[in-house]
Amino acid sequence: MTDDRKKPPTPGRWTQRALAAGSGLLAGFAALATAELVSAAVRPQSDPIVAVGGAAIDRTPPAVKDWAIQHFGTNDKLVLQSGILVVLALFALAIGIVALRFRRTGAAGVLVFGVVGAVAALSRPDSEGLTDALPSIVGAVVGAVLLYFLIGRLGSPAAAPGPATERPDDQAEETATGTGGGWDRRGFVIAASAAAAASAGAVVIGRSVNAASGQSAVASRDKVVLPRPQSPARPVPRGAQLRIPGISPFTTPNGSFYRVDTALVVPKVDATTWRLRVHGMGVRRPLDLSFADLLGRELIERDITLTCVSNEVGGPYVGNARWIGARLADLLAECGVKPPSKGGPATQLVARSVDGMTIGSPVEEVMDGRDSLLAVGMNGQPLPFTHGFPVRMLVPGLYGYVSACKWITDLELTTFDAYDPYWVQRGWSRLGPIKTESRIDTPKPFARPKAGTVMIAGVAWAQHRGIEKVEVRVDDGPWEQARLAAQDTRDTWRQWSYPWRADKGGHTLTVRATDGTGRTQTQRRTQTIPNGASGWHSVVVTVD
Ligand SMILES: Nc1nc2c(c(=O)[nH]1)N[C@H]1C(S)=C(S)[C@@H](COP(=O)(O)O)O[C@H]1N2
Ligand SMILES: [Mo]
Repeated sequence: MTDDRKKPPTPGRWTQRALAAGSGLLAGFAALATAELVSAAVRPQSDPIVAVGGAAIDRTPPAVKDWAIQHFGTNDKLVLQSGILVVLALFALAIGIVALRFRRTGAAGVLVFGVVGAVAALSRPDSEGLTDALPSIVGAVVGAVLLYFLIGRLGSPAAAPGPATERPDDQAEETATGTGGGWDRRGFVIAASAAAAASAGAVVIGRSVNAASGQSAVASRDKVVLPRPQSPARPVPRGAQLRIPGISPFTTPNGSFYRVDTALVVPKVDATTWRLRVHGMGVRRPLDLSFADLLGRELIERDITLTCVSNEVGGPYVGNARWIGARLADLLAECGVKPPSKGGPATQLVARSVDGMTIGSPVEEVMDGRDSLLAVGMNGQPLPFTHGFPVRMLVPGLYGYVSACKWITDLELTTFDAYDPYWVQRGWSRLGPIKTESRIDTPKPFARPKAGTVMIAGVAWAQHRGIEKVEVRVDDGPWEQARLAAQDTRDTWRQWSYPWRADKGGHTLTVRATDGTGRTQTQRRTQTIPNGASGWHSVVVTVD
């Protein structure tokens, strides 16, 4: 480096490029930080990373989404957002280098990203209009101006400005950019440091404002006292929970209950301002209900096993909880709704959540006498935010994507012909009855148990039909009947076990279940799309 008192000449070509790339990165950071701050004022969902991530989720082909869920599990959202950040960082570096030669083009490049963020935000199903574009636009303008300014401090490009060739000479060109002559090192350092500090500040402020905005929701949840249900669940029969190490607990604790949704920001809904509207076809008395209204209704408590249509054979997206809620069928009947079999015009009940998700259920099944719920409690607690606080829907026997709308705020009666909800638009079936399935929980795949008696055990489910029989097969041997744990209800899964006299060597263990209608789980392997995976679960072990 040269004398500080004189204006230094333009730095070497590589130094200059590195500084330009760094300027790009800084401009990107400033843009995102500004956007985060503005989004705190608008709403967290309008943040460009959240919007672009959400738009990507909306457009991901089901096969890729499935793959992501299989490989990253509940981390899929984190992986997606990190991926977006890495791509943005690479572009920001490139834009900085471009800006060194073409200052306006570089700055315009930053604006293009703002437009992408804005379009993504406006395209989300929960978009609340033009204000959702603000964070991306304001952020991009700040980033573009900053980049234009910083690049101006660097002086003209160190290499000769020929369009095709580069001269390998590191000598400074004395042509003026911005300040005239060489580079304005002092101005650059001051501007860059100030921008970095301001951006970091914006992130801190944005985050804390966002956290505070969820506080009223958190406070409203803390205040919820779940009423005693008029119709409590029967105690879980003592024999329903086997004492076998490694088996899934009969009741899944809230903290380990699987979570599947498209929300990059978990909606924090304030129960005191929450409303549920019931309207549409055949609704003679539309309803607009508060949380207090809902708690004031007759509440029932039921054990219901929920399953995701994206659950692979042997997969983890199934859980059983004790739910408290209002009977959905009664509520609909009070509004004048009749199921199709009683002459009602509506075939589909479309639930809409605060985040714009739409989930369509068959009115016939919802009202056929099963315990369809507007649930407010899960295992004795108000619903966790991740599981739909303050209210979610549940219909025993139907996969979550056609029944279990979380953060529900609207119920519309319509027909299957008139409207396709979110997942149906993406290639999944309109109807999603849960398929009969069984899973080996223990031994785990590739376990090395000792020869002798090895307990094979797991769960089987066929919600609303119940489980009648479970059989286990070792290698190509005969099907042997497993011992069934006591059944809680036909809406819950059922544990089973089989003491196996294991001899040394490699073995394949397979399970299959038969439901309450006498039908045995099919061997035919299908993928999860369009209406749930089928096939038998097998585990390979080596007995030592
Ligand atoms: N608002 C909203 N509700 C939703 C979803 C969603 O993405 N958004 N996913 C559904 C799916 S696919 C399933 S399997 C269940 C999962 O509920 P859980 O996360 O409480 O286990 O929620 C359903 N309800
Ligand atoms: Mo699901």
